[in-house]
Amino acid sequence: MLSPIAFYSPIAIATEDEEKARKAKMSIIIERYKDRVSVLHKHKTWNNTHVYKYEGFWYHRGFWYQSNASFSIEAVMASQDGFQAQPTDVFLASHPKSGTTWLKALAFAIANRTKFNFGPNHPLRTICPHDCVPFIESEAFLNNPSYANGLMATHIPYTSLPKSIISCGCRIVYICRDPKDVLISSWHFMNKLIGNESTPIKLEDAFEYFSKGIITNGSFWDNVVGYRKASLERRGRPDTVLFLVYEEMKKDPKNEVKKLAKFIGHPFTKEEEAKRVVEEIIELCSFEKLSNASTNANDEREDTLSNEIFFRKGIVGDSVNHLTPEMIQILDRITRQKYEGLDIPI
Ligand code: PAP
Repeated sequence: MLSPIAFYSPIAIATEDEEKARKAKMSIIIERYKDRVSVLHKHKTWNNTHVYKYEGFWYHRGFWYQSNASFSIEAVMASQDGFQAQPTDVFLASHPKSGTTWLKALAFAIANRTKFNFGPNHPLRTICPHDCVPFIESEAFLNNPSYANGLMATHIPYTSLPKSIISCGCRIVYICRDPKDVLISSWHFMNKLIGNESTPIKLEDAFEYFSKGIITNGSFWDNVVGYRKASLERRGRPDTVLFLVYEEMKKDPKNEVKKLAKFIGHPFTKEEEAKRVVEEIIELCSFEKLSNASTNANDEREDTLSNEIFFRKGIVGDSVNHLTPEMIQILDRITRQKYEGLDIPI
């Protein structure tokens, strides 16, 4: 039998030849979409890089950072052209830095709770959640679509999703978070990503591009609004979008985890509740447990992101320690305007 690592993390076991094949495949994808990308509107963003506007959202081009979690405009196009969803699939959708890693871990632990007990051999004790639930627009997935197991994730906005996800009525879980905390989390993430040798991105620049929506996968608010509208339009249908909120998950994890389990087709039985299985899953997926496990699971390839980059503080409201009152006022005003009439509890 394959070990959980071999099964869930093809990246970690890639040989040198597989690595070469992977890079060659990515180059082919970039080449395939070169002409389509070259006519798109381009704009500078934080870190002095450029993003391109595609279907109303901004993306970097080329697989600009590697690994299991790399994205690009070409990857979005390749997913749109090639991805075939099955009606039983479940998609975890989000704007980056909204709680994706946590949601992936919870959904994975819930869906696989009869396969793995919560002891030391549970995959989440040794593997980063990003290796357990692939992004459909990531390199790992584009290279190896059989890596999915029916549970997948995406940062692609609702209106740009591959058509089959919408037409075959899959279930979608969306997680959103206070934009101020998303900005601060993204800013720290970007600075870690560019490393100590580059000039750090100034908060003022991060704020400017974030509030204008000119960041990769941005605008943040438009991403949220697309999924929120879909959740309202599809309300009452089995294929509706379950709309989760990071802050509510922090406040009442038990209730939110039960909601998630029911929605993805794995509700907890009375017996499981009595045995405190919900609490065990919450503990397994806690910030502390996941960040320790993921850090230990780092893989040595130099173009792979270090897992600890996905874990920083994992708290609500850290943005007040960074943003000025004026910045907070502006971000709150944009949020009120964008979310008007959509009943988004943030
Ligand atoms: P991604 O888009 O790169 O996958 P994502 O997981 O959506 O990132 O967001 C990362 C944030 O979730 C980080 O927030 P912070 O910078 O404000 O700390 C990260 O710490 C937080 N996070 C990761 N795992 C958990 C967890 N188990 N519980 C709560 N927050 C978490």
